[in-house]
Amino acid sequence: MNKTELIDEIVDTVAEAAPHISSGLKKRREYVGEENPSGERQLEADVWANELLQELITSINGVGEFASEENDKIIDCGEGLSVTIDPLDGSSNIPTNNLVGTIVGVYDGELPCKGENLVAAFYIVYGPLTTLMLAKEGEVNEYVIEETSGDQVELHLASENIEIPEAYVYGFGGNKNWTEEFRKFEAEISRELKLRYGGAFVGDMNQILHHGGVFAYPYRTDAPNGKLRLLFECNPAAYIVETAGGSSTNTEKSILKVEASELHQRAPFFTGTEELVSRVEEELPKW
Ligand code: FDP
Repeated sequence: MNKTELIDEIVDTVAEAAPHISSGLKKRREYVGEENPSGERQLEADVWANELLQELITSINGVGEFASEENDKIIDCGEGLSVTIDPLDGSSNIPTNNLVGTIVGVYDGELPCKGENLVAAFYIVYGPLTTLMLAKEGEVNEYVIEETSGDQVELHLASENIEIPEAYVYGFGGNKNWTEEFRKFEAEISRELKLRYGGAFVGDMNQILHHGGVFAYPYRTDAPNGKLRLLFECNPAAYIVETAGGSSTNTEKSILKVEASELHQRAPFFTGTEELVSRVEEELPKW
């Protein structure tokens, strides 16, 4: 299998599991009393979706490394591409029945490595529709995943060759502990754009790709590196937005250029239309 076929196989494998994951959430809404490597409480659904995707992805011939936001360590599966997953992004939204998703990064490099090594990235949104936003080979396409008979799915192209539109919305997380400089920046943006923040990264990213604008989860006074994980969340999202003609930054440089030294490292994250991301770099103190 060449790299292109392998990427397709990874995408198809996760897409085929998506309807099952979506329907399996309703029975797994309790907290299990454990924490993930980032110190976040795990729901039964987090543990279940992680085990399911781990088994499926590590069985693909050509996947060399597998890492999950829910696991301490990288799993070595041999030679090949490295896959990162956030099996259930935004799972604290499950009890309130808001959006959740799955985020996948496909890196051509040994983990942890920079986002520049990504060769594909995608996320699935479990919402009113189950959708897949995929960036590879310089294009971003969105598909609706439809279950057919048995365990089969069909991917219906919903938005082709997405280019991030002119800015309309913004969504910024972590507001209880913003710095004074960031509050000032937010006040300025709030006069120009419409606020929409759902607290599920996949949903907040998806609206930026559809409506244009800026998403941020900045450094906080109590968390100097912010909340989002570089390898599992920031890099795949930045790769998708940059492929769609937008930008990303940690206030200093593209997220994809940030050195990755630890598997679960966090980074302040800003992404969206080029002009707004430039303003982040001009107006906020460097991280
Ligand atoms: P969650 O804690 O529900 O898993 O990184 C996880 C994440 O959600 C993201 O999906 C989301 O963008 C962010 O955390 C939400 O954080 P806040 O609750 O601080 O807004």
